[in-house]
Amino acid sequence: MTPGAKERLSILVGACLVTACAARGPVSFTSLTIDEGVEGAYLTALGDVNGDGRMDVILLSVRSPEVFWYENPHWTRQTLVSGISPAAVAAAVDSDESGRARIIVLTGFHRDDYEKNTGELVFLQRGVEARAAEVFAREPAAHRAAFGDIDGDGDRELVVAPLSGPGEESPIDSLAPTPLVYYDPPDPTRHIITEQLSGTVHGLTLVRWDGDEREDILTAGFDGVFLHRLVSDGAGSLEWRSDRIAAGRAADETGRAGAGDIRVGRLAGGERFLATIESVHGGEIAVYRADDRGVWRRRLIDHGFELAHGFAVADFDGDGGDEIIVSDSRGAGGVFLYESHNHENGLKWRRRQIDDAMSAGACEPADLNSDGRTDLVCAGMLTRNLKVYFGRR
Ligand SMILES: [Ca+2]
Ligand SMILES: [Ca+2]
Ligand SMILES: [Ca+2]
Ligand SMILES: [Ca+2]
Repeated sequence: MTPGAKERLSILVGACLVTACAARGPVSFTSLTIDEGVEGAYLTALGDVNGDGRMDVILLSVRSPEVFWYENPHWTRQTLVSGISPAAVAAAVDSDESGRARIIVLTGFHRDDYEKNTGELVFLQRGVEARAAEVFAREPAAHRAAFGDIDGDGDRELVVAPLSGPGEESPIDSLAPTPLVYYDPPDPTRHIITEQLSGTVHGLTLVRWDGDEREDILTAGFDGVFLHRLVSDGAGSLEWRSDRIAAGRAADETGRAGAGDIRVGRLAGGERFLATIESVHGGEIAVYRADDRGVWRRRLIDHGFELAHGFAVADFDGDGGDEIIVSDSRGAGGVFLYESHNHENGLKWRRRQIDDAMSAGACEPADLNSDGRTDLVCAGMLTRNLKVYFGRR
């Protein structure tokens, strides 16, 4: 717990629908504020920073030259790295076999001017002490990153998705071709997955899409949702292939089309679904299910968010089906949970508010207290706070 931060412990129980309660208890959480007054709070990343087997929380602030991490289970705030170029917009954590963490922080981001994007990829290998920044590569406009074994060799690479490529517009509204790349940190060699994404790309998630030994990549941007994977080139080698699997929404009043973020989930029966925020910094939430021909069919499940940004998909009630978390980072804010009951097969999603005092830029799920229930961490963009929501039985 941060010194001076006001600890709040409250029990949040959503409205219980009669039919849902007869079948099982509703998802509920106990919330804990672990930091407040964080200027520029933006994203959070989870990972075992100190190698003790417990998942810790990293908080990115776009205003600070420091990145903090919060040590599970007492959530003591500590400095992960200092002296970095603002703005820090993403972090990714990987652990080797001995539990030692490799951590990447993406800094030097500038939302309104591509030319000002230094795109510094900072590499940290723990040791718990705060260290000066070690920039191992520069990827202009780098905005999202994730570790995953995308080539199936047993080691995890770092996939980096810039918000845009070079162009006349600001990165957030860019229509230029946008690259998707990967690195083997701290090796500065840049590997290209594709340079042909069109326009702003704001969402990145890794998933084992086709069940082989390689993790596959999903991106979301102005041109829709793309699946990127290594496939056979027919001559005994592998090559990168990028397929658009969903178009996202038509252009909205801002002129932005497509999708701004992407998550993959499972319905209780095991069927895969995609969840998206549409478009980039948009207000629509959509769920996609594949039809008999494998075409991903869009279903709008909510709209009217001012700037939906906090986004997570996980099984919070342990029934085998995933719920969807969305937080509006502007306007009235709030954290909302959408659940589809087993018999509804993903066709109907009920919304409940689980917090009215949080406007999150990011929400990440994990079982933080090892009780078998999925918990949630949200970073408050507007509310400038960091909260953990422990899943309750
Ligand atoms: Ca830990
Ligand atoms: Ca690999
Ligand atoms: Ca569930
Ligand atoms: Ca838990």
